[in-house]
Amino acid sequence: MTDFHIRHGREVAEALRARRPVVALESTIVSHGLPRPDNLLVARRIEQTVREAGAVPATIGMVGGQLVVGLDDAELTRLATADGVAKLSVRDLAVAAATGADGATTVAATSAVAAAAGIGVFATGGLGGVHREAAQTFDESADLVTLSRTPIAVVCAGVKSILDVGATLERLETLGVGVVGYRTRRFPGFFVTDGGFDLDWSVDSPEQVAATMAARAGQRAHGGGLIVANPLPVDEQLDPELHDRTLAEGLARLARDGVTGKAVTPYLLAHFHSATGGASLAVNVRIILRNADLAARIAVAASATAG
Ligand code: PSU
Ligand code: MN
Repeated sequence: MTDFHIRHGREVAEALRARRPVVALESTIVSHGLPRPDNLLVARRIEQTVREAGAVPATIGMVGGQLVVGLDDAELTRLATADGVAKLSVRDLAVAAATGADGATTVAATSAVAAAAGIGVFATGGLGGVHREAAQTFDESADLVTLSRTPIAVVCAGVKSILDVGATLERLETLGVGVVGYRTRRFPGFFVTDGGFDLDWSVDSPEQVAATMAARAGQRAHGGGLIVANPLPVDEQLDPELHDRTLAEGLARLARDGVTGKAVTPYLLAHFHSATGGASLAVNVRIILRNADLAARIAVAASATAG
């Protein structure tokens, strides 16, 4: 009954059958967003965090052309360490399946597959969005349009300032994607607590997010995704001065090296991790673990209401 040929991990299949809380997790942050060898360790810690908060983790990815919802540790290791793991957005899923590829799913692809599998909550680090220069390049992540038609709550720390944050928020409005701040009315900027823009809505508890998701399901013809923007506490953010300097340098290198398209996001993330001497990695890990914890608590609240 799904749109995709999915293989479920055993634990995820059992949890979905029993209507226990499940949290979807993406694999692009593991394969392309975090440096090795930390990426595999972080991927395992994300899953552990979801478990500790009472939900079952379902990391999604493609192994040998098979879409898996709930990668086991060997599969996770393969996507974290193998060379040539493709970065898969929604449009790539069919050809990757047909050619037997290994691939990591982006926010767009993970959302689409998770929703098809009946999972309502997804935790990630940062969302893709409208790139700077998009007026010339048309480079806007498929994350945005996919969320306009995919019923799932995505817990993230906003978008990185490598993007045009204001334009991203405008596009989310146009596309009808819900955006709520978690205990904030400011849209977070991933590494930094405040991304520089106001939000119309703030929610205060996992139960309020679960209630919003339920209300959105009742407005189905108009209900796509819901972004739950969860900022880092100010004292845990990346030093804003270091952040601004690193960003300016990264953007200059991007232009110098002529990097475009789907390579832009991984290139800038790698630049941050090396140029800050690991400081941005530590912040990145904190962000993901906090989002995994909140997503799990939302999934627990949602399954309590549904039950
Ligand atoms: N933003 C981050 N870290 C990431 C990504 C985005 O802070 O790892 C990944 C996500 O998987 C997201 C993808 O879906 O990059 C967006 O890529 P693109 O801009 O090519 O659509
Ligand atoms: Mn792009």
